[in-house]
Amino acid sequence: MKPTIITDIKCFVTNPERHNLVAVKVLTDKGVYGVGCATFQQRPLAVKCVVEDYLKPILIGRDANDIEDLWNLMMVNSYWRNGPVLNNAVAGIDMALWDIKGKLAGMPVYDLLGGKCREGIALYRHADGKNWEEVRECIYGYVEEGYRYIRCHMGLYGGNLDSRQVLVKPENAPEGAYYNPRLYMQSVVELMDKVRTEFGWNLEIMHDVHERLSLADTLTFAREMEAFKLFFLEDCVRPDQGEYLRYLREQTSVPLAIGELFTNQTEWRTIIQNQWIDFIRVHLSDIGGITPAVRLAHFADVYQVRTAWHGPNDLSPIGMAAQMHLDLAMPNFGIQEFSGFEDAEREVFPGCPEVRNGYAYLSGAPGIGTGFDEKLAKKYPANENVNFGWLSSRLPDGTPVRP
Ligand code: GCO
Ligand code: MG
Repeated sequence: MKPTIITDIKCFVTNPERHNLVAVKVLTDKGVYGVGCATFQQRPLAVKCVVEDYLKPILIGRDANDIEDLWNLMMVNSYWRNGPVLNNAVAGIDMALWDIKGKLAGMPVYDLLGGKCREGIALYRHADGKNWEEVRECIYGYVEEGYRYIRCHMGLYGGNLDSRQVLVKPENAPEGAYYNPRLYMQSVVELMDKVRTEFGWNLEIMHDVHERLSLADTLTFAREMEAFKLFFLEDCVRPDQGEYLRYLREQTSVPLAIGELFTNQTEWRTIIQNQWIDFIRVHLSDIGGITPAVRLAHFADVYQVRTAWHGPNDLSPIGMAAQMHLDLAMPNFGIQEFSGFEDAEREVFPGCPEVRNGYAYLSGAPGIGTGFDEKLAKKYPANENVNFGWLSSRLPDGTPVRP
């Protein structure tokens, strides 16, 4: 193909309803432009700075067709590589380049990747509530909408229910999201029992430990979950404790999923090669975009590990659509986490994937198929005062732990 010269790159932070979302736009001399998701909601301005001050100058004048070459250039041009800020910045541009390629070819990204091997993308939703009645109502709501996979929680991560938990803090204990790991474990065992009793076995259920347990407790907990035949148990260990997955694998049959905090291939290579996990669920923009995700998905397929890309609500609809192209094209797709789209998000990101009866569908439009409206985004400026108090997790005695 004749060169498609990159003429400009812009990065936007917008907050249409839920979170600060970061979108990247790459413009070319052919009049075709692409969009990508670079959302790191906790550090959006750092990502914007890397895109506009560091990556844009090395990309202007280059050929947008050469995605692989440009990805490698972006990753090593700072010598020090990886990390969520750089990876998100690279991912925003990488997705935009795939969007451009698809638009020029007149093909959706899933066709560029080899074509689809399923028509719809099975989704799971999060059910949560302050008590069992609220969780039950939430699950019923999703079941009525047609969802068949539900992640079940009570009191968010760590089962943070002050009324139920005995939290005797020391004097002068600092602020924080306190929780009692033992009570959290027990409350989930009771919750899952209620879910199976109420909804039977026709529902696939999962749970996210969110790194909240000690290694010994996480093993006990995983074994307790066996009785409920989970679709998967997520983030039983911290990302830096990947070796411990081996002991979980040897001592429990619960399907294991991990990956949303991974930013480096050394974090996933060994656990996949040893088949210590069943689902790899990296956050596409946190590993650098579509280009590395394709490599990862094919690598995982060799070991019969399935994908469950991270789909929280702090992800833009462009990022959600990008991973859905992989979901359609990769043989080892497992499930897609989905957090819905709010009206304002649909407005700013026209062409969001459609959802019916628990499945997502892509329109087949060329490229990623979900756009970004720069002008409308201005209606929803970034929120500069987000309170990240929930990330200050503490044990009852005040010890800081991973959120
Ligand atoms: C998930 C995640 C998210 C993260 C969030 C952090 O499984 O969806 O754990 O809810 O906590 O993306 O910003
Ligand atoms: Mg998670």
